[in-house]
Amino acid sequence: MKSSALTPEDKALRGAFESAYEREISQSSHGATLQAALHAAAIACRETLARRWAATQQADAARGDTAPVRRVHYLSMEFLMGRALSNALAALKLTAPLEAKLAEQGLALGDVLEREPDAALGNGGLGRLAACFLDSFAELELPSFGYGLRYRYGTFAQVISQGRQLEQPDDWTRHAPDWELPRHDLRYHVGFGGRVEVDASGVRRWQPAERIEAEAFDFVVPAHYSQRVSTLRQWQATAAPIAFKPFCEGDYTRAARHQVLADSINWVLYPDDSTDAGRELRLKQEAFLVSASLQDLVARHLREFGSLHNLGKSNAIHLNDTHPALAPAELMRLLLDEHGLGWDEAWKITRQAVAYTNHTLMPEALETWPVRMFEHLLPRHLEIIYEINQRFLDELQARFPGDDALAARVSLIDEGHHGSERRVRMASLALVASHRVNGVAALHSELMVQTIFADYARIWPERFHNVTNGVTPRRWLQQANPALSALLDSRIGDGWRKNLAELGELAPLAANRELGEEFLAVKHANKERLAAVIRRELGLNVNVDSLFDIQIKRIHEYKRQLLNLLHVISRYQAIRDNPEGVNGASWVPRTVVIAGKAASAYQTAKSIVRLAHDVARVINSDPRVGDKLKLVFLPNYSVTLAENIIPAADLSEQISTAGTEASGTGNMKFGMNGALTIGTWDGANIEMAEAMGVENMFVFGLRADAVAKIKQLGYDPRLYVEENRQLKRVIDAISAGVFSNGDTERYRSLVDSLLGRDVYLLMADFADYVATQAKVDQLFADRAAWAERALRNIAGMGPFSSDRTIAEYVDRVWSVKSLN
Ligand code: 26R
Repeated sequence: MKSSALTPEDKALRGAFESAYEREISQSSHGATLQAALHAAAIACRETLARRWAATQQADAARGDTAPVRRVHYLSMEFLMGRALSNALAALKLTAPLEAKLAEQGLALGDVLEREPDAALGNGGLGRLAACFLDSFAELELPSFGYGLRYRYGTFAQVISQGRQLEQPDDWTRHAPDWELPRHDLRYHVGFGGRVEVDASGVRRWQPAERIEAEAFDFVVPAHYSQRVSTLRQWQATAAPIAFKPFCEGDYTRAARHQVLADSINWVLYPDDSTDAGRELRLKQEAFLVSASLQDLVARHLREFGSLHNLGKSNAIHLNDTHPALAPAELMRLLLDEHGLGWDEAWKITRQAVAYTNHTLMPEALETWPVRMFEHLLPRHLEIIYEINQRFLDELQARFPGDDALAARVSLIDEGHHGSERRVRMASLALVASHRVNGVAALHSELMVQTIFADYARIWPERFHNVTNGVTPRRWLQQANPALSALLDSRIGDGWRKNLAELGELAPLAANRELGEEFLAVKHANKERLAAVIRRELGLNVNVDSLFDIQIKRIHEYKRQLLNLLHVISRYQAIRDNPEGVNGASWVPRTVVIAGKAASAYQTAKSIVRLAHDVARVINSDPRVGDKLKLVFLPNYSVTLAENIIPAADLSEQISTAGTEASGTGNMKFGMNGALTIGTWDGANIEMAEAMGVENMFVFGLRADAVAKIKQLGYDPRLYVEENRQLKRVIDAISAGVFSNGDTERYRSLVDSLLGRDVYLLMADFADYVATQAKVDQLFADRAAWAERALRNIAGMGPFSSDRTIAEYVDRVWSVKSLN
């Protein structure tokens, strides 16, 4: 699988780079800058990508309508792509030629790559999963389009000021190289508002008050081991021309009103769980994404087949959570109103095409929209939703006669008794319109049908499936960790890059001393790199021989960064009591690293960020502690930061309350980079433990069934605090202001909620967590034993490639056979 010497593509790239680079520096005022080299490299890659894109589309269009796999349209409000250049270079086998070319200019490739800003058009797991899927779509040669919005600002930039998170706009396009291929010929109109008119023959016609034009920009993602590419097509709203009359009258604000309305659609990606953040604009964004994407699909289908009757058999429309759940309503509208199909045929096609993945059980994340907002923005869609609902409830009545309570629970409309307004339930719409619904890990899929979707699972048991998440080994192992990749190649060959299951061949070698030593040397070098980042960002020196204990993810109560902090505080107190160690064993030095963003309106999460900084300040400046313990909060977590952090981890923290983390995907990235996991029996941790052998994971805490039971019986967190002196001391220290300069108010509500409801059972899991951390120390002290375990972890990670995930989607959801 290794690249050969100088291919025609190498030569083409060198030529393309040279002319682009000359043009860039002649236009730039600072001469031969890294920025110019970055732009030139992107332009050079883009030409090759554009060629491969055209070839891929041609091949897909030639498949005809007997293909066993449908063309996939993956609709997602988020794609968390990160950087693109190094991935493109590796995929196109152009890393070495570009490196040589840059050397001629006296530039280092690494410095050029560092200039590229992340495309952070996603909040967290759901968005990064979509990005991994695009990589696997290409690698598996799946005919596909990812569809998203071309946000002007991605997820906010996190700045820490006096220990507190501030949000700043992420103006990523300012320095982004020109990756995209603009498709100026692809434009669709998306309507909003207005009313529905009925003509003489009874045909309903929507007359929108406002029409916004959607323009396509393609972001091309190359396969590494074939010439195929996949496409992320992102929509940009383009302004209608200014209104001329108000302009002539000098009312520029009114003249430009359309412009602002259109622009605002692309302004910003909403933070996932902040409440009420410009709700109406968010609904508009969703409708815009859905309408432009489906119009594009229908136009392509008509081009290829000249008829719509087989649309559902040749196209899959996948809903990445409910955010694009308007899709069935919009497809129905297109088929009924624009193409004159009858209801039954249109509905059959829609049901064949649509499938839906749920990514969280958190009730507050289940989207609903006020009916009033629909009436105002999407009146025709509301009519269609009512009609879908009527037919659904009629069927239900026939199957479950008289069960009005069931009907009320599953209806697409929440009738909003007790004074609250009527709302459209987007999950219900997604469920009724889908032929397949899936969760993202085995436990999550089980809980999904037992809890939030229990009624629907009773109505349509055959629709519900599981497809466990995965991550792309190209970005997360091959590129993020070249040294470990080379070590793996030397022992098991390089086939794992395309077939991750081959990692299993490492298991028989895990106890090999020499391999263990080499693994530890690679880990050490990666830790040096991370230590340099920590020094640069925070001016803090950490001990590279200490255990790197890492938790990086969105800050959320259910993910329990606070439990991590409680352990850190408890360890701090113990070190101060006995600086030399306990029970004859000296302290195993630890560096605890936390990174992640809190949604801007999520006060509790922000308070946890602040506590992390307060605790870090106290511990890191305490001379009695030295390098036995350091706490590091790395600001502005991103895909790129993750790529630097994960290869350096010894320990991966996956400590959500059992039953709350749908899957997790960071857990997999850590595992394949040889970190051991301390985790709860939750999400994909469970499947990871089963794949590698549960004895190779540090599992602790209550399981999901026990969590449910304890809550049902009446959970009292205070009992745990009273019983556990260690825990009580930790809580008391926070309350007493030990970390807040004596301010006893700062964390009062955080502590009160722990002692009051403790919704996520931190108090119940604390003792086991701390005891399990002690086992981690013990093993870490035995270097050879640790290395063996780490290798067994890697060996077990074969199933967690997004290639396997996509193969399962193809088999269970997107193949034609799944329609039968
Ligand atoms: C509707 C809005 C409020 C909203 C809520 C929640 C928008 C976005 C989210 C983010 C959720 C759905 C998310 O990112 N879920 C994560 O999906 C990952 C990929 O499946 C999982 O690994 C992870 O466990 C889950 O939290």
